[in-house]
Amino acid sequence: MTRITVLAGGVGGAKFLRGLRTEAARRWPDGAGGTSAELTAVVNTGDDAWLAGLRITPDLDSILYALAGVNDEQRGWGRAGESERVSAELRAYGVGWPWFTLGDLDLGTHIARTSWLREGAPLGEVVTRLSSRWPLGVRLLPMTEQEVETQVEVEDGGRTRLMHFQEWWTRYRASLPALRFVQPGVDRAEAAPGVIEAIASADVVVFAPSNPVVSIGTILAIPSLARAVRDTRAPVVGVSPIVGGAPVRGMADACLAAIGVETGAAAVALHYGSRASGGLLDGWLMDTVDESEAESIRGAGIAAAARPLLMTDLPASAAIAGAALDLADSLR
Ligand code: FO1
Repeated sequence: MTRITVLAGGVGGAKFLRGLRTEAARRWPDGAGGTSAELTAVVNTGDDAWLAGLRITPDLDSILYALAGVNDEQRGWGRAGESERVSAELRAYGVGWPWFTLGDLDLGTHIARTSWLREGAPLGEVVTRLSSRWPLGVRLLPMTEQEVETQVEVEDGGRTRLMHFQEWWTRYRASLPALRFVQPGVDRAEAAPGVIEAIASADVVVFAPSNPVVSIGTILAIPSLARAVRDTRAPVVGVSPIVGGAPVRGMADACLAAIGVETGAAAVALHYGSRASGGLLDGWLMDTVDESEAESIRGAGIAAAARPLLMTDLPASAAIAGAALDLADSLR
């Protein structure tokens, strides 16, 4: 059986996984419309927060909702057909963040999750329970069960201060220059149950076209997880989230600037580095508009392939996933 393990953040990860699920069903059909391949997503939890007494896990939920087909495509987060009555009440009481809306349907998920966590279930088990509601076709694993929320150090009025990633991202739309990102405790965090095994026993490991700093970078900040990526026998390929010098979506450029990496397809590949020289990648899939950068990637010991990377619809996402699998196959 083919095993594919994907490191993923929210929206980019969700679109890629939907495409991968479709492509896997075409390549390895199970006879019932699905796939016999085992697809696993290791998902960033650095964006998570406690809010209004509830545990919020944005990237896990974006992927869960997208694979279940109940996501809000326009907004890119939350549930389709959402209402916001409870959020309006919370705002009137001054509870939570006024710039962060928890939809009514979405709140059902947060209440279920928090109630299971309070009963003592670890996050991995909670994700399994939430996932079992829909036939997702992808096993979702949090990167860790420990709370390692991303904080952003910003310069504000001549002083530096730390704020939660969601405040920087959602409230300020990444407009305050970030000096650095920290996830207190991540250096001591353990990968969630199943994660190391999913990477070690994979036939292919893929970095989804997610934010290389605060999604994939946060996942790889867990020491045992990065070690598993370095050590796996599977080819490790990444899909560029940067096309033509700009993020496909989101504000990855503001994140890359904070760590001193240029917003470019090659710059991100070189930032991950080649596994042949202690880095994390064997191959890099980039957009055709960035093909002129392929030579510098190859020069660094990373195989490079180019094709259109905009995930405009499901067939486009499936073709991108297929190209990532082909690139991995060429590296065996
Ligand atoms: N993004 C927003 O821009 N505004 C919001 O009010 C908001 C609420 C929200 C609630 C639950 C959830 O899971 C995600 C939510 N997001 C919201 C998206 C989220 O802030 C970010 O886009 C991701 O964390 C970055 O991947």
